[in-house]
Amino acid sequence: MSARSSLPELSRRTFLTGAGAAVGVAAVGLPRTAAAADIPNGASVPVLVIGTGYGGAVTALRLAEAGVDVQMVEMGMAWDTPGADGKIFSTTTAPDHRSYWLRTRTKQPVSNFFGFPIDKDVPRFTGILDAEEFAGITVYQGRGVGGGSLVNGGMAVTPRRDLFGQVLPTVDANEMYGVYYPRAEAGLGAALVDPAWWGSTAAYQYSRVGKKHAERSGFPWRFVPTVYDWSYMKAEAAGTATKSALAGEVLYGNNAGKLSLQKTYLARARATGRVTISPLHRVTSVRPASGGRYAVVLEVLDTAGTVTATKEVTADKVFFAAGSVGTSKLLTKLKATGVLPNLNGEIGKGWGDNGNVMCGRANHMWDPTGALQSTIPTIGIDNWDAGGAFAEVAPLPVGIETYASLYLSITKTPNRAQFTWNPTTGKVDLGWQQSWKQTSITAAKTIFDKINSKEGTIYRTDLFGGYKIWNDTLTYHPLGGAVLGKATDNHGRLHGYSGLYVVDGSLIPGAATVNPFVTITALAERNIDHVRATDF
Ligand code: FAE
Repeated sequence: MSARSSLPELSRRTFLTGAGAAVGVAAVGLPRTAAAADIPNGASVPVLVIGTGYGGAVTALRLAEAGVDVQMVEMGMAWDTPGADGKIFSTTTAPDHRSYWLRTRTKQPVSNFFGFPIDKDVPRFTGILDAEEFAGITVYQGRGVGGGSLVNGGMAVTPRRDLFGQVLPTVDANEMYGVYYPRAEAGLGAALVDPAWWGSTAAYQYSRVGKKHAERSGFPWRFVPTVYDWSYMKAEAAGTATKSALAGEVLYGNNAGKLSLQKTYLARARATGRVTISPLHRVTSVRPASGGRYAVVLEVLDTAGTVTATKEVTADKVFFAAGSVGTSKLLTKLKATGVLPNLNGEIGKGWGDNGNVMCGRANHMWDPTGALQSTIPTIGIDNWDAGGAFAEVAPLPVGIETYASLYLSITKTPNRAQFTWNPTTGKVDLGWQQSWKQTSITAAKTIFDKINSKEGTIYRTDLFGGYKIWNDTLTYHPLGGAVLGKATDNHGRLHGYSGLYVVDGSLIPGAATVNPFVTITALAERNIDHVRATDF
């Protein structure tokens, strides 16, 4: 029997509040998401996946291919409906209500320009980028169907094989590099830029300057694959396609060109006819129910972030794919409040920032980085062996010549934080200390002090406010909190509960040596291969 045939009728309360919310949203001219895929209150499903990022998308596709019906729930919006300007997403230079998750002011990673603050007020809305603040660190995450793939830079980097043991020590590297990394790259549509085009297009002058400076200081650099459609970007440059990467779009979504999960794994998952996605549904609890099943509590949100209804559904199996922070927060709360008391003591531990630190360098007037900058980075500088840093040459796509080179460094750092339940606030805290970023700054300096010395240049102090050289208060790459082989077995099954799994970045113990989404995807491919064969 299909799981959907056992769905009870939509409750009257859910229907009324949902309809009212939709009318309210339409009245102020903001986009609304289709309610067609809403999961009814009281539904009973074989598999429920919490979150629609990389781990969730892989899991849903592979289970659906095996004939399993999958219900996905996502706290963010569907991002499938254009706003009043005809576009689904806003640009990086003109953020609006669509840009931030329930904030009334933007929190831009590069917060200043020539010393002037550039953050601005925006209407509170269930926007695409969450700048979630914990003590000492802001964790940026994507919100919506597609998770981080909606907002990220699309760099699809596989860790160096000799470093894999530092990333996932309990996983067979031969299997990962022989089977699962290639499978992940294929599933994501990762591809290298055409080096000849890269070498001549104005849009990558900033990258070529970054490469030249790395080479002149003796640092190895490499092209990295990305998940942008390169033929589309060439058409953008030629003026024959609507510009996206060449129009500053990335941080708040790309209206074209980017192969987000909506176009890859999730499109294939939907095409099976077995995967249903309910946006604006936030999971708040998962508890054991009769017959070895799980009861899952969902809050239905409107686009102002107000809870308009609460639903309870049951599932045979639940996959936590809410991202490192989302999954860790849920599991930490559920263990501490006695809802899932048998989870082990590793829950919430082993969280890291992938050693992220950002800086800019001021180039000479004869070394411009270009007014036109593609938002999709293409190269990384590798000083891991000598200095513990891998630096992505990042764009600063503001539309004018800035003479700045911007870098996001991924560094080797021993610091790991723990999520804990705070009964006073009823929230989950993260025990991070901002001073821990000093290790990352020291590692990044092994690259940029040398380049500055060689080029006779200096660091920019006008990008992050307060004359700061380093943006040491953020991460784009949260990892850990339910570490593989510790909180779970070696394939993501949570200890203490049969039928509960973790499938996202929380499995990776705090660092990936490079940008993480290919590793998250490949690990999810590996784990679901095993789980599908043994648990279904
Ligand atoms: P993720 O993609 O975050 O998906 C989790 C999903 O779960 C989200 O859609 C959430 O809204 C949803 N969710 C959370 N809590 C709940 C709940 N309670 N109920 C329902 N839904 C929930 O997780 N990585 C790279 O490899 N290359 C890059 O170039 C790159 N650039 C980045 C740039 C930016 C600005 C940012 C923010 C990240 C970047 N990343 C990059 C990181 C990458 O996007 C991230 O590691 C992955 O998205 C994490 O994948 P997960 O599947 O763990």
